[in-house]
Amino acid sequence: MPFTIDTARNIFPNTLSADAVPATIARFRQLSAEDQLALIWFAYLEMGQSITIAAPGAASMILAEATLAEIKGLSSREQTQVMCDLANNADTPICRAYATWTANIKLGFWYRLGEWMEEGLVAPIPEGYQLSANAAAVLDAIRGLESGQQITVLRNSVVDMGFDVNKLGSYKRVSEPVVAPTEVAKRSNVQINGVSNETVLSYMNNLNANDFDALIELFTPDGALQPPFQRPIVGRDAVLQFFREECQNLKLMPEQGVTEPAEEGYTQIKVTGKVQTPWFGAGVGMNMAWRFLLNPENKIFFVAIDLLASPKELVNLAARR
Ligand code: 45D
Repeated sequence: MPFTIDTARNIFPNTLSADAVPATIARFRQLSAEDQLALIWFAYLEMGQSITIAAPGAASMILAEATLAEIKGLSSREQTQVMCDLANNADTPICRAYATWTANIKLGFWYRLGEWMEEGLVAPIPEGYQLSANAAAVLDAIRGLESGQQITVLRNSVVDMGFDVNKLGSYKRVSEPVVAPTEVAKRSNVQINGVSNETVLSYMNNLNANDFDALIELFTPDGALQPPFQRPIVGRDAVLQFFREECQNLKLMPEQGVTEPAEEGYTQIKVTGKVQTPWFGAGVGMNMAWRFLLNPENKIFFVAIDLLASPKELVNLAARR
């Protein structure tokens, strides 16, 4: 086999991803819990002026409902403590429950808490709260990002909260029910300038149709998918679980790409374009790249999905440094 997952990660090495996102998150994680909560609150309010967030689906709310009800019943001081515990990754029953939720449930939970904070049902960020100098600098850094990077910072900060899943031992993951795939007659077909490879086109079309069973068939048994800023997810079972838990109702809008032969009959294909999340719909188009490595049977051995550093990267289709 000419490629390993590790060597595959280096295809199209001059792809510039949005390093500002992990850099900003790392600075954010250094702040006190109070500063973290206030900073997200301010960032969220500011972003809300230009982009609208969709209300979460009923399912994700139901799954967080018991915890939300518990928090609503606490005193204001206890509510603040719960939120600080989440930011501090503390070991509490609520932080343990939170750790078992998929990203969308965590986001739905905070969406509701934010509403309740606004309505005065949950302890708000104190009037006139002064961010530390470091926190103010991080908020400024977030202001300077493009909207796709801003929502990624926000999402990642929420995903990182709660007790560390790796310390949970055995647990049952709480995820939303899987939606039915779009009827075949109602599916859209993408067109990609410079790419006619059937596997790549089917990847986009199946993901857009929430047809995860057809989608996973495109991968080799040991195939891998690397989401933005994450390690590769390896093997069909793990990738399928990821699709079901994290990838419903995405809208992939690939625009252009390049197809290149690689070693021993493999093919490497880079595609760039926009992706929309159901949370923000057409309000936020993220600049993305997909870097595919296909085996000689035209199955996906590896695909990396990158959030790009800037719109300029959409036209960077060079295969080599
Ligand atoms: O702490 O091809 C308060 C893959 C203050 C799959 C708050 C993909 C206190 C394969 C405001 C209340 C998935 C990889 C908090 C493609 C406080 C594939 C609340 C890519 C926390 C293309 C904050 C998909 C709130 C991508 C409510 C790139 C924040 C998807 C809410 C990207 C933030 C999706 C939300 C993104 C952020 C979604 C809802 C970045 C959502 C972001």
